[in-house]
Amino acid sequence: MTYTDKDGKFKRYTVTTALPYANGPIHIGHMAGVYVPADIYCRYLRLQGEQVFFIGGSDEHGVPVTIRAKKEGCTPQDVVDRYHGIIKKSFEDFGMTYDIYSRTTSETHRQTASDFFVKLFNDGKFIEQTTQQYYDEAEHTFLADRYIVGTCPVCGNEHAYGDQCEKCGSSLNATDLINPKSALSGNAPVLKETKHWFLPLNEYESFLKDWILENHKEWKTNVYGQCKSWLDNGLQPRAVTRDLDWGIKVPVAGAEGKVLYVWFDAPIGYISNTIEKLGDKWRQWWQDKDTKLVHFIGKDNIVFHCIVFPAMLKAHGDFILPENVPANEFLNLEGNKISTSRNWAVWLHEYMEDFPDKQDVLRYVLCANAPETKDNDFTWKDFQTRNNSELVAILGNFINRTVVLTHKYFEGKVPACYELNDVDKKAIEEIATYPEKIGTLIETYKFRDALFELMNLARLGNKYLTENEPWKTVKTDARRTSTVLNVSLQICANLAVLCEPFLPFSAKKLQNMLNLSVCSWTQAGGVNILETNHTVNKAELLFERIEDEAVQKQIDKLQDTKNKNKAQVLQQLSDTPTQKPQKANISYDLFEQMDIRTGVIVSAEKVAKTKKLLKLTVDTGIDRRTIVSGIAEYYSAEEVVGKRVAVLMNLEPKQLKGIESNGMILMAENAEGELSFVSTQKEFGAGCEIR
Ligand code: B3M
Ligand code: ZN
Repeated sequence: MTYTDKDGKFKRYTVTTALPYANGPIHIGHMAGVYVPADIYCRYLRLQGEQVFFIGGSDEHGVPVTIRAKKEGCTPQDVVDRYHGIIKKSFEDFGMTYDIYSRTTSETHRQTASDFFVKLFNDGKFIEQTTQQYYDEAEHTFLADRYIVGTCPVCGNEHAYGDQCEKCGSSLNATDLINPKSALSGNAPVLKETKHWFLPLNEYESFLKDWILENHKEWKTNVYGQCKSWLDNGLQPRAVTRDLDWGIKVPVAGAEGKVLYVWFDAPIGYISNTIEKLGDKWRQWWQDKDTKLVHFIGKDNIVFHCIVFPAMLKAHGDFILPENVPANEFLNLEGNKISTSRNWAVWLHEYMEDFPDKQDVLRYVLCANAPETKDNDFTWKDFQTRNNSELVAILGNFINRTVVLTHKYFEGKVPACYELNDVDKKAIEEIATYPEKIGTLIETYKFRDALFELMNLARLGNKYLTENEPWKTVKTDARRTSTVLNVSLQICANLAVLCEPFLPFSAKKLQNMLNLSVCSWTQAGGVNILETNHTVNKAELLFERIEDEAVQKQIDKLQDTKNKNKAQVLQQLSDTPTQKPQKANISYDLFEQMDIRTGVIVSAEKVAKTKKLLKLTVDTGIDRRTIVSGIAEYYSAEEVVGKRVAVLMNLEPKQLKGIESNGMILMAENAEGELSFVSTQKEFGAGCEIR
């Protein structure tokens, strides 16, 4: 019996995982979001006897790598060599069963990606466009979006990047930034013309709409929803080349100084890695429609895997498209967003040092807490609890009790199964349902639920053993003890098979303990996996308790990181250049005369024919008044609506461009002359007095 693709549609599976940027090591967020679920999926399919090709690799191009190199004062190649090694090792340590883990700086990849580009180029699939891009005159170079920082027009974050604001998550164009600065020289960049090749995504819109919105309604709601919103908003041509010197050179004439955009070459990496491993045989994994292609990714990669890459494949022709893209949301750490730059993460290579041989515990906790439908939180306390009260107390305990009793009463030989009573029959009936139950959940990418069901089988075992008390019947009814232990051992054997996708290291130990050699999903479900008289080895602990000290050490380490980050912020503060000298003293009376209150901006519009002025309507708690404010260079009209501000109420009214302004919005100004609203640290509403 096979549970995969019940309609028997697919002969084989090509499974990919997002290629991590080789600019840093791997952390638990990556694992929970992408790698653990993908490995569970592949291990399961193989146990089902399916043909699987499981692809991983490092994404070694792109600006994040060059930024890292610049920071560390080495070459991009040095950076990717180092991190590719670290990442690859982490994946091996955690039992990832890749058929290949390669890298996008490989020669095979360069060739494959170049050929892909040339084919689209020759087939006239690109459009050429000359656009204005930011250019750093001091450094004589065009600036990648990541190299431009400025104020986010949406939330006012002053450290937004040219492609994205990490504070509010908005995706941006570099030209949207207010006060853009080059991250290389610190100078304001200038706009300069440059030619690039674009994939006209708009031309693929109706194909994508039909393929995803009509024919893949079964995709996860977070994935389907994101695709729908992109498609509803209309697609624009996307540049597939960049002015950069790190990457794959654009392989056509007239493209000096240009490379393929990293998001053009990286997904082709899945194909090149297949070619690297299989040579000519790669085609059946990418071009045969009997192959099911599945991409495991995080939510920030959805558009590239569901829209851009499929459009590329379609433009090229000959390729199959993904059947599913089960993207996950994000994992937080102790209530805060995981951040590489702030070192707020649990790094796999460090975990291995602190918890050697406990890879399965982390795999278990990350799967049990996987951010499948919403962002989720990892805490060390939860890690400890799940280990101690689930892995140790439920799974480990059941197996240990069963194997110990088998040695105690039957010298380690599987005892015979005699008459079955109703309790046994009911248990056996239930056991039979688990392979399909767990399998179906895995096939529909519900890994948390699948793991929960696996643990339910262990719970069933514990309950069965406890209720039937074989240690009591041993004196009065040895046949009963024998039957109960036989059934219990069969449950252990079922667990040994069914836990393999989730807990591969423990599965191996358990299989050794039970002397179980062949191992396939179809074996499970029955109660004759272990023959009578088959010898099982001595009990060996599968999981051990994790004590408070070990967990406290991790919590302290994070606290340490927090303190260091705080110290850094304070340091930056004292590094800020001194501002204007203090003004002459005033009397308290004079201060008292100022009426300053909190206000909320309820509407805003740009004052025509001015560069700096916004006309604001401000709720002050006692009225709604018009205030004209000179902030338009720093804030757009749309973004200020809803902002909580401080208002000097009793400043005498003033006519500005024919508008009467009643009062003043108080602003802070930094050394660069940039303005920022001043607001209360707690979210107070309008009308509170400031004094
Ligand atoms: N390297 C982005 C990321 O690591 C990117 C994925 C590429 S998958 C082809 O999130
Ligand atoms: Zn923002």
